[in-house]
Amino acid sequence: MRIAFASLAFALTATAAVAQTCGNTSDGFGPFIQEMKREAAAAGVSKRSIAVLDTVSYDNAIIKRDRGQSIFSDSFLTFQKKMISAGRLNRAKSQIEKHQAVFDKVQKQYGVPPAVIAAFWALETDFGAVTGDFPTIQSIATLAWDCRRPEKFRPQLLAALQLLDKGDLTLAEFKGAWAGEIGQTQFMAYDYNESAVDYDGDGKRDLRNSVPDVLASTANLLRKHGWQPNQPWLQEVKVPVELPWKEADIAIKHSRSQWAKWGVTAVSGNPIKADTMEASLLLPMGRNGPAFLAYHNFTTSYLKWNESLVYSLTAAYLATRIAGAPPVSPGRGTVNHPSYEQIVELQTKLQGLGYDVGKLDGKIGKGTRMAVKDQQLKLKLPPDSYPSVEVIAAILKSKVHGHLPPEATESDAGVEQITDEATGEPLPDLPAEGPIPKKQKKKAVILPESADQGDNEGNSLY
Ligand SMILES: [Ca+2]
Repeated sequence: MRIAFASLAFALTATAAVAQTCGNTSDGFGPFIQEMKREAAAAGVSKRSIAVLDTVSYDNAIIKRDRGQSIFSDSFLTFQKKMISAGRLNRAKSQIEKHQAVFDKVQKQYGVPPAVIAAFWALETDFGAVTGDFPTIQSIATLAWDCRRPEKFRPQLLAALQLLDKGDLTLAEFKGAWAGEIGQTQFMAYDYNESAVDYDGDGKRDLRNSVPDVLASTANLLRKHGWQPNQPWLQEVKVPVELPWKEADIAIKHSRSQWAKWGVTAVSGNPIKADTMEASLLLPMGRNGPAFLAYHNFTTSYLKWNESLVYSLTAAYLATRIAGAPPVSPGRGTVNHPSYEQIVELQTKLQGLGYDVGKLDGKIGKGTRMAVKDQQLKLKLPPDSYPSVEVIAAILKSKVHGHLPPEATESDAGVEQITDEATGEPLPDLPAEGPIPKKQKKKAVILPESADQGDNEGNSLY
């Protein structure tokens, strides 16, 4: 499912005026719809499209799905196994053959290889076989009212009405996945509006039925997300037993020559190209599990498509498989991946230690990984950011409170913010001498608020 919302940053500013009310039941949904109608009118949406809002109702089934336990709690090895079968891999190859001329034209124009597009097409809808039958506007309206992440769905509601105005789809065709995604590669309304392409020249951008439109639109969106032609996206590698593990972080990049110096090799054991090209070392299951170099095209385009690292890694890995890479190596040893309940227990503990891990959602998101890395550093464990069952056991016993995220400690080393306990406001510099006034007290600086935000289906990064 296409459930990334990263591209909404611009749309959000347009709807800043929306009141921040929301509800966890249908109470208040009616007035909310009236408010959305006023907003749509102010944005220039036609009366005909606005009238569609009168036909939608609060949909409990959508909320129930949204609250459901996600497969994004799975480990990468489990998730990719569920998503990538031999049959699917073969279908991807035969779809590329079948539509070779379009794929070639798209690659020439947008620089995105067929394997990359085919992998998304496979994972999102099995090449158009399962695009979903949920009424899109009702789904989006329900999630826009729900308190879980209204800021992400409200702009989508307006975008959906604007899309309806454009006439690419009729109202009857406004159907898709439960969280509002439409078409064979599951575009949200905002991306459909902004990035869909009419590639077969029939005058309509038809992401439900036209394969040329689907392939070109997918490439166009990836290009807008920063895709660079003729560049790799992901490469499986082998890591040595010892490595400065804190460098293995999706937020940290080094040249391939640096990774080679640290003993990273191709999965075959042969040397990797030791040049200046930058990559992050991605260890989705920690230092004993599978290992990848993730290049610019991964850290930009893929993660903007879907912020869930386990999803994006699977899509990128599937693309390498379609392009001819061998099956992933499980790594050096058995990795004990935590259960959903264990991850929630970890997140609860981390929150108690003062970290912002976002929602206690049982998914190892960005905030959870950053907090785990900080705890690993403090507990003198290899800081690979991955909460194996053993690491969780150690953190559950930890009494060391949260501090600056690892990235920030380098530049702000030694600087502790002194704040007024009552207001949380920074206090002026202390006098050089003399006792610290009782009112002033050092406070732990917790991880940034945004750490685990930005998820959409609740599939936070990783
Ligand atoms: Ca078309």
